[in-house]
Amino acid sequence: DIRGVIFDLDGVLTDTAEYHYLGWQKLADEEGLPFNREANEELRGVSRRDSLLKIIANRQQYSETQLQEMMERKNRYYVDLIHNMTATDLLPGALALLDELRAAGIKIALGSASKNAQTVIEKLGISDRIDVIADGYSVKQPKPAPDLFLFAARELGLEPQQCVVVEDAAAGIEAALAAGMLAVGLGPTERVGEAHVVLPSLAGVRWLELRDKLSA
Ligand code: B16
Ligand code: MG
Repeated sequence: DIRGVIFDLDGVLTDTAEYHYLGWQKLADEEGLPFNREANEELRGVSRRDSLLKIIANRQQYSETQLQEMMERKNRYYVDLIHNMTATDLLPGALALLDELRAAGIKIALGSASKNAQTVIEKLGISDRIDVIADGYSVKQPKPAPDLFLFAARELGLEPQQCVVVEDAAAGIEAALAAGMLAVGLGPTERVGEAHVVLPSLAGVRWLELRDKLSA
């Protein structure tokens, strides 16, 4: 029986990917590192540190202090960019599904790699619709490790098998499956095809239909 749904944030409830991209692009330009939108696709759902390591490729060149400074700098750019986010930045279908789940007595958690997740859900105006927040501060091992989703399930008071994860990133689907949870992948099958159910987005998604697809 499904008792809880764990939502990823970026790419599922809202599209902060563009802001992450702009932040990394600015940093990469300042550092003279090659980077573009295509390279940014590789950073979907990836933690801040692992994103930076992918961008710099040759990490031997940088000290830990320099890595920390670059992560902080990118985050400053990102925080500036999300400053003006509002409820209009919710992706289509997200709010309706959250409300439908609540009405159906299903518990709701956020399972995001982001250390800015709390700020973003406040800006989106959905804090009161989320029972538990698992974010970039909750566990040590980032996705694709199952730790973040297991943390969310534990905080919800549920077993992993009672939880569904909604994710847009390959690393997130991998993490959900490793956690022993059901997975809904949003996006192209090349990216999220390992999920139990693949959908283009949350637009028009009804809980009872999704539940039937998951138990089929
Ligand atoms: P921060 P998600 C992820 O969010 C983003 O997709 C990824 O691009 C970002 O690097 C990561 O959060 C960490 O974010 O720098 O704010 O801690 O998809 O897990 O909600
Ligand atoms: Mg995501």
